[in-house]
Amino acid sequence: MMSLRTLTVTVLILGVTGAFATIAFAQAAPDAGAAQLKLWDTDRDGTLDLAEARKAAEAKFDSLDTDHDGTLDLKEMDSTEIHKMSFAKADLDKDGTLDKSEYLALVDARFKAADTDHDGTISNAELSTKAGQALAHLLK
Ligand SMILES: [Ca+2]
Ligand SMILES: [Ca+2]
Ligand SMILES: [Ca+2]
Repeated sequence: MMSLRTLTVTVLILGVTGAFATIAFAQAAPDAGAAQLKLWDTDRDGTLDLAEARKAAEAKFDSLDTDHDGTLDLKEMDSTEIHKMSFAKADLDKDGTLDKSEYLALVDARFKAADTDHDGTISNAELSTKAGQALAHLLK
């Protein structure tokens, strides 16, 4: 059993860690969107269009495809935030892997979901939303 002292120290550490995490999150969120946008905004117009998103996604796909067979299996997707559920949904031909066209279809869907003002591009603010970050996960 934990002594009261250990417990107090543990709670204290958890509290401090939590506070730091909150501060880091609050500060990181808008800047993270801006930094990501800069990375992928190849025509430097300050927004991310679908062609730019697809280009970044293709590079990401290639880096994930570690056995270079042109498809991503669940093991290769292990390091990503793409969960089994989204994987199964994105795997349109149900062969247990994602090929590039299936991966890009997922990018298209998430791009549409993130483009809340429907202007065909993802702004800084749109990229910082939950839907925007879901898209970002496919690109970075
Ligand atoms: Ca752009
Ligand atoms: Ca593969
Ligand atoms: Ca938009």
